[in-house]
Order: sequence, then C-alpha cells, then structure tokens
Amino acid sequence: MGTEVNGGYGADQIQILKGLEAVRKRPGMYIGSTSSRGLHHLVYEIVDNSVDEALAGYCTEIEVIINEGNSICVVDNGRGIPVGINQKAGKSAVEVVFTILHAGGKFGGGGYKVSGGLHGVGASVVNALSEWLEVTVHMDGKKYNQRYERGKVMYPLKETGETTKTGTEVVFLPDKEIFEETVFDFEILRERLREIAFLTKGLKITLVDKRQEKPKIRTFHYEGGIKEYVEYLNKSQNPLYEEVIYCEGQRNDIYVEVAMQHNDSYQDSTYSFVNNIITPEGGTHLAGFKNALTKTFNDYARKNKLLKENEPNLSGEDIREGIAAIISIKISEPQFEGQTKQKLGNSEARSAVDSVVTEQMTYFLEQNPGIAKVICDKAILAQRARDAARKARDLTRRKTALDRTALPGKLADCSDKDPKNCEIYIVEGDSAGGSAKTARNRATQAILPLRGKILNVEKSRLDKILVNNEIKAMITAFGTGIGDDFDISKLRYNKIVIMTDADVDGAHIATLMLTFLYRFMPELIRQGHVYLAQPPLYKIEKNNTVRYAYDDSELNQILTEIGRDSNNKIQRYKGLGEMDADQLWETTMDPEKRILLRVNVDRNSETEIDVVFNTLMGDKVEPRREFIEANAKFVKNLDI
Ligand code: TSJ
Repeated sequence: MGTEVNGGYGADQIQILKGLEAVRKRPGMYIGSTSSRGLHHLVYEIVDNSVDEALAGYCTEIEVIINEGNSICVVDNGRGIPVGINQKAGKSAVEVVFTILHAGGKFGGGGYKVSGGLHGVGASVVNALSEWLEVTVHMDGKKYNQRYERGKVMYPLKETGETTKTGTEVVFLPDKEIFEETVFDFEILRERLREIAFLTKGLKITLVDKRQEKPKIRTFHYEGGIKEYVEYLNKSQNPLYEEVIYCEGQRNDIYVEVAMQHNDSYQDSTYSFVNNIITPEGGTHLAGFKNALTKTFNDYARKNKLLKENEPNLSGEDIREGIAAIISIKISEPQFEGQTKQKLGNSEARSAVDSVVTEQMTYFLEQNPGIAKVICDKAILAQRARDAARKARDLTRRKTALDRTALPGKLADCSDKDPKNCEIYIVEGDSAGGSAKTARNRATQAILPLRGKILNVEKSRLDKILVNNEIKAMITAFGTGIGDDFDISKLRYNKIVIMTDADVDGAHIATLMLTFLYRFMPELIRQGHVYLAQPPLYKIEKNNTVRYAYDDSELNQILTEIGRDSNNKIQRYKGLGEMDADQLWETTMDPEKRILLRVNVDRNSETEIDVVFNTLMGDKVEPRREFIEANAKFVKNLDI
C-alpha cells in the first residue's frame, strides 16, 4: 500500500507477502481454529495434494511421518510438483504453490481435486503458519529443494543432487506463535488417514510416529475402497447377505460411487462424502441416493409380487432399516449450503447419483433375486413395525392433547417453567431417585428415576422401543418427541444429566442411555444438552471435616495433604444409594460444587462413533473384546 514499487515483479512480491501476512494475522479465517483441530488440519491440507495426484492416476503411496519435536513429513510417489518457471508468476511452480494464496491446483488442469475443497486452502496457508517448511521434489533424475520460514522464501528452488525416484516430500513445523496446541495426536491422524484410504481405492497410506523409541506404524490400503468401508461399518453387525452391493459411474463430470450392505439391526448408517469430505447434513447427492433406492426397491417388489396391489409403497426409511452405506462423489465445483456449509447444493449431483444407482441397482436386483428378497422382506417387516409404532405414538399424542398432566408419574418436575433455567436428572434406581428428590433444588431440578437397565435400543425395533416404560418416560419428560417429530425448541430442560453409580453397572446403564439419546435424539448431544454427573468414589473424614475424592489419584492427593493417619475414616461409595440427601446435593447436584461432564460428538467422527456404539452394544462378542482391549486405557473407570 504505502510502498512505491517499480515494475511488475516487485509489485507481485509485495502482494505475495501481504497475502501470507494476512494468514498469520487471522489464522482462524483460513483453518477454522488454532486449537488442536486447526493443527491437524495442516496435515490434511498437505496430504490432500498427494491424494489429488493419486486421483489423477500418478501416485500410489503416501507416507505421513510424525517426527520427534512434532514436525510432520508427507511424502508421495507422484510426478513431483513441477519445478519449471511459471511464466505468469516469474518463479518456480513450487514457489507459487507455497507462497501464493489459493494457488493450489491452478495449473495442470483436468480431473477432480480433493484439495481446495470445503476448507481446502492450500499449501501456502500451511507454509504461512509453519515456523519452517521444506519441500523436496524428485523428478527426471534430479532432486530440488526449497526452504521457507514463517512463509518467507529462504532461497530460490535449487538442485541438490541425483535421485532415481519421483515424487514430492514436504516437512513442516507448525508455528508455536500461532497454535495453542502443537502436539499431534496419533489417533486423530490415524482415523482421518484411514478414512481417506477407504475413499481412495488402491491408495496406500502409511502413518509413522517417530516420537517414541520404537516407531508406531499403521498402513491403510483398501483395494475395494468404499466396499471395504462398508465391511468395516458392519464388522460388529450380522450382515443379511455376503456381498457388498457396489455402484460406480460417471455422469456429466461427476464421479459417483455407492456401496451398501444390510445388517440385522434397525439403524440407518448411511454416510455421504463429497471430494473425500464427509457431509453430515447430506445434500443433493444423498437425496439422489435415497430417491433411487426407494424407487428401485418398490418397482422390484411390485413387479415380483413381494408387495401386493392393495399394500402401500415401502418408505425410504423401511428400505434403509439396518443399512450400512457409503455415498462418495467427486465433483469439480461443489457448492455447499446451509448454516454450517456442510450440505451439498449442486442439483446435478442429485441426478448423477440417482441415475447411476437406479441403473445399476435395478440390474443387481434382477441378477440377485435371493438378496433382493431378503432386503424386501426386511423392509416389509419394518413397514409393519413402523405402522404399529405410529399407532402407539398417536396414542401418546392423543393423551397429551387431552390431558395436560400427561408427564410420567415418576417424574418429580421442577417448578420453574422456563427451560433455560431447568435441568433434569435421570437417576438409576428408585432409592437413589428418592435421595435425589429430597436433595434437589425444587425450583430448577427435576428428577426422573428409572428402574433397572433401560432397553438396549441398538437391538430393538421402533415399535418395541416406543412401548418401553422407561423410554416413554424420558421422551415425554424431555418434550421434544423423537425421529421425524423431534423438535428441539420443545425441550423442557436445558441440561439432561445422567446420574448413575460409579461402578460397572452404572457405566453400563449410562451407556444404554447414551445409546438411546444418540440414536433417537442426536441433536440433544450435538447441541451440548447432555451431561454425565460425577458422583465421588470416596468420602474421607478427619476430625469432623469431610472431603470427597472423585478418583484414586485424588484420594491419594487428599491423603497426602491431610496426612496418612489411622484416624482417617475412608468410605468407598458403592452406589448413589449410600449417600444421604445432603451428601448427594453437596457432591453431585449442587451447581456451585458439582462436576458435570458434557457429552459431545465431533460430527466428523460420526462413522467411528457409529462403529463404537454397535461394537459395544451389539451381540458379537469378539469385536467387543478386541475393542475393550484396544481401548483399555480409556475405560479404566470400569473397575473390573
Ligand atoms: F501442495 C503441496 F505442496 F502441499 C504438496 C503437493 C505436498 C505434497 C506432499 C505433494 C504435492 C504434490 C503435487 N504431489 N504431486 C503433485 N503433483 C503436481 O503438483 C503436478 C505434477 C504434474 C502435473 C502435470 O500436469 O504434469 C501437474 C501437477 C498438479
């Protein structure tokens, strides 16, 4: 601005510097946040460029290395970023990629790109936000290298030796001046890289963690791509037929892939992706899939007399009962809409998916009448159950319409009628429920005691779920309704607090409740209304002063503080029932003193959460045992 410059090249330089300075000034605008999430985003930005090279057909392997000191190295075996001078910019293409905002993928042309997509901001942003970044290109028998520090070029791209490989290597260290968190989480990278590998069939991705003595290595390589993704989603389920159904095709420059397989559960686990990014709110591609599926199966069922003339059509939900499905499209100019910009808007994507799925699914059903019948039979059962459920629900609705005191009899409601101020404690067992009713603040805290274990909704159909007394009580108490009727504006409490004993049974009951909430009212969790109460494990009494410890390390800390004395009285609470009302209030319910854990889900991890729930709550023993062993460190509270 205020600087006078002569000649085009100089002016260009100023522009460029200004560009990357802007990124450093407002990093959040470019990568969403400077928390752990933004940090990991840097890795995806770089990896996406190699994935594009794989989609173009030139790269088969990507390696991601977490180095000691938390720098990241990404290597691919593609053609290498072009090293020649870019005429327009007057510098090497490599330098353009790393120093000009939004320069990614501007040359080369053709094909689909996953980089520069929803959040794709390109390599220059990663460069701007790194203490240093080095790129090495292997091409035509030679190695080329360039280094940058906080986005500034240290030297022009230079030849540094000979090579027999081709490809690109980028190493960078995220800037501690920018990021609140600079330690990479192996599990977060592992999850996302595995997802990319599922979505890019044939591509081999290796993740190496060199931060400990013995490097940790994971390789993801799926020749079957999303077919194997569906097998993974179904690994703790019982598939209804062997084969994963797969459709693939291209319509007007949109590449469409769909894989699906039904299992004997009642959930719909359909996930959609655009350019390798999950679209939690769906959009036109998902609508195209649903429409094609509903149409194709109804046509088939009519034609083959599985549905009689006087019977109504199967609904989309009936056909998707127990389905695990992945819809993945690649499109050159995705338009995202909605509040969170996560919903695909391109109308041509709807017709592309609809056309590919209708054509190939019709053919598949004709070729596989056995499988077609299994799916139709399940959908017909679902239709009947849904009918019964509707009748049950109409009944409850009518009741509420006539009778304003239709709240569950066991609910001790609060007197304040403004949901903002109110919370509801879901309490395990009548006796703990009794103490909680005595202990509570009657104005703002409602108590709903539940008897014993609630129904495992992971293994039940809607009609059975809706007649279960404990579940009916929760639904009416919350006020929101469920499924299509769900309306968060009707929520009667701002906080839903699950309060169970701090033992194995309590943990199981809490998991059953969370399963119910996640499957039937996921918005309650997504919008942060669901909490877990944390009752203490120990009461420590010394000379009439009482303290509470919420875990073993806290117990030790307190004992160290007050001295390990034989006069200390230590009580280990086996359940909420052992506390009197005052103790329960003081330790677990008093908003001033209690600890509440808010339950949250990261919408980008919902495929993984789905697998976790059906692994933990399903009926297959082996995957559950493996999961618990693998995650033993996270479930240490389940004192077994
Ligand atoms: F962008 C980047 F710097 F972040 C980056 C790019 C990082 C990494 C690890 C890899 C890559 C990258 C880029 N790998 N492969 C490529 N390919 C190209 O840039 C390329 C090569 C040849 C042609 C061509 O048309 O001949 C076109 C392109 C885009």
